[in-house]
Amino acid sequence: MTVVLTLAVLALVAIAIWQMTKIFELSQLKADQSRAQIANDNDNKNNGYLLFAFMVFTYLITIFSFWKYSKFLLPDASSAHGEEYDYLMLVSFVIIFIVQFITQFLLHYFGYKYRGREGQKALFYADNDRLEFIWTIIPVIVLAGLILWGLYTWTNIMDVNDEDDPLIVELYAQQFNWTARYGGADNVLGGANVRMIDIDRANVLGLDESDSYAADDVIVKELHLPVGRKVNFKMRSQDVLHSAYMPHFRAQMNCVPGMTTEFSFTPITTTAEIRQNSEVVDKVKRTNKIRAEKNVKITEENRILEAHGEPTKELLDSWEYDYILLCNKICGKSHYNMQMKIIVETQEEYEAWMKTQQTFGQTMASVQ
Ligand SMILES: [Cu+2]
Repeated sequence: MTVVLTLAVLALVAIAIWQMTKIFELSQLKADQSRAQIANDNDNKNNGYLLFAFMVFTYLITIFSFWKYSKFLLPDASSAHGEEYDYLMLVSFVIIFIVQFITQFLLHYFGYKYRGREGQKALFYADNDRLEFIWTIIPVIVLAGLILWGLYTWTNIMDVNDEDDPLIVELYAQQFNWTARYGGADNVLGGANVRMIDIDRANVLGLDESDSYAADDVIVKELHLPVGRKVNFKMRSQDVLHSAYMPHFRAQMNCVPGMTTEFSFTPITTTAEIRQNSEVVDKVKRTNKIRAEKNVKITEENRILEAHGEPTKELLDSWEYDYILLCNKICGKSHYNMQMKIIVETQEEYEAWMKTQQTFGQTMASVQ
């Protein structure tokens, strides 16, 4: 790939130098000598056709990209607000696509229609109030509509409140991992501050041990959420700016050192259900096919390595689809791998899992 890019750069530089010398030569020629270098009607016509060809190329590559790469998009939203969010995005895309299609056509068509012709002078056309009114008012109405709808959707999504008894979960970001904390039986998070972090005593989130709300808090490395229950997330960061990104739930919020940020959503599809989604099934099949092909190669390599008495490589596991929390701010060298698995399950499964977890109080008692 680097070789191809280098060659492309070299070729472009060569063309640029060639064109520059041509311009220089032209500027040196006398008027009658340079006549042969000026574009004639035929040249202009050919350039007009090339314009059309370029337009067809842009249309085709757009259609091709939709057809070929749509499978890489996320599956249906797994949160209650996600459907509205996706619909807003879809409508915006459709409008942009239609406008792009029409304006590109007009641009290329008029480029061709008014190509240079021998003896023809361009028309000087100062202004036309009606035309200007039309091309101002239509974008104003469409954009105002989209923006108002967007603002309304945004306000709805960002309205973090305590109605409907939400589950309170803290997402704690640090270079380069996530930790989640539940409020415990009382569903209230105990006070915490980075200054109270005590690694020796396993108080990794800096919980206030004197706060009675902290004792029953549950700290975990895998986020479990009961389906259908609203979750209010409280985000904290220990070191730099991170961003809690949960793409399947159409959720993202910055984690800022020194303050608590919030986001709220209701998961509506369990992990078991999303694995049945036909797009997800296809994606898993494709990925595991690639892994199986790689494993064939690794096995062959291992045979040679074994024969030489060298350590062998590990085979790739088959992949299962999971929801995921990612960091979406470039926060350092291992940013790319800053993630946590999210499991959405039934209320019963969630409760059974929660029972197996230790509370903060229990962990503190065990280290004392
Ligand atoms: Cu990060």
